[in-house]
Amino acid sequence: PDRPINVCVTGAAGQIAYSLLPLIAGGKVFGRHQPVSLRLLEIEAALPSLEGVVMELEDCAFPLLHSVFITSDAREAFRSCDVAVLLGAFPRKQGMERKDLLEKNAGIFKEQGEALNFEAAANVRVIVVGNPANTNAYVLKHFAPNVPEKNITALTRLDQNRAVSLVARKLGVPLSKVSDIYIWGNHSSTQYPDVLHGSVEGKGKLSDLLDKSYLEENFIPTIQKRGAAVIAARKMSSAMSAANAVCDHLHDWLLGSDSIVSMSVASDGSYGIERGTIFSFPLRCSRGGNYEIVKELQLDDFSQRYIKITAEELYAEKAEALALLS
Ligand code: NAX
Repeated sequence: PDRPINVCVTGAAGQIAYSLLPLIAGGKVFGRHQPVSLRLLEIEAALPSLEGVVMELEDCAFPLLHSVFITSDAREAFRSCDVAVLLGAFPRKQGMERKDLLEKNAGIFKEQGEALNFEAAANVRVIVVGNPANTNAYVLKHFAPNVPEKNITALTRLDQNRAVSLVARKLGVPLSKVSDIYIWGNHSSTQYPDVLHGSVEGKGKLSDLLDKSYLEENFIPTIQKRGAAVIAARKMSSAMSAANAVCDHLHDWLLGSDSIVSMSVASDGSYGIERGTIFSFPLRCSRGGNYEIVKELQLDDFSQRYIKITAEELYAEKAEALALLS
């Protein structure tokens, strides 16, 4: 492919972007032969800082980086964009209620949904990372009816990567031998990291290797609270690992993967999840940007209990977000 693809990144002066932009411009996300044009969106106040990021991108001398355009106007940013990576969001400030956070972000994602709807390429692929990611993606979808519903996703690959890594460390096995660990539901502390379909090559099923009391008391809460643990240690939220997960998500979605991977996508009613809810499911991705929700998994009572909790949280969030906008 010679034509550069237009990749829009919002929140481009932020910390995830600082780790992600070199992966995109360096060929790790879209492949070593795919040129990219970057369209970077920031709030006005962050444009001077973004200019510094652009200087650094220039100084990396990436052969695949065709051009860089910066703006604080969402409509300009999304013009003809093929892929939109939405990192920008309103951060949670001390003393802020959850409802205020939801409202601020619903406003941002409404505006960006409308801008995408008018400006983006017909088949634009979208990944929402800014929190609350699933509900932001839901709001975006609501205000972007021209964008195919299947093309709007949210990031839960970081949670999956965290879970795979923890299992490998717990069992003392190489990471590459661990497979089929999935994330269900919301990217929040109700998410359900599911190992019960997983296995370790040469050692057997994870359901035989890890008992349910370990899962319930240790493994599941550790993954659910991992983001908070990173903040407590670093005084900043996950950025390197988040950028790496965005890279994995986009790469597997657009170029295909042999493994089953977790992404938050609009439910088609699978596993009883309300249609349209942006919910993390295990997916099969084939080359060319197509995916299917894996349908045939058997869920025991243990899993169903966790999935119900995270689904209910999402139903409440999406209703609240839309109510705040009307
Ligand atoms: P930063 O605060 O470093 O950067 C966010 C940037 O977005 C800022 O530069 C800000 O000026 C910009 N911004 C704010 N409103 C904007 C708007 N309306 N349009 C364009 N830009 C706007 O945060 P960072 O650490 O980069 O994280 C970005 C988002 O990812 C946060 O919402 C964070 O909570 C979320 N995360 C989501 C994860 C996931 O797995 N889904 C994991 C990592 C991360 O915590």
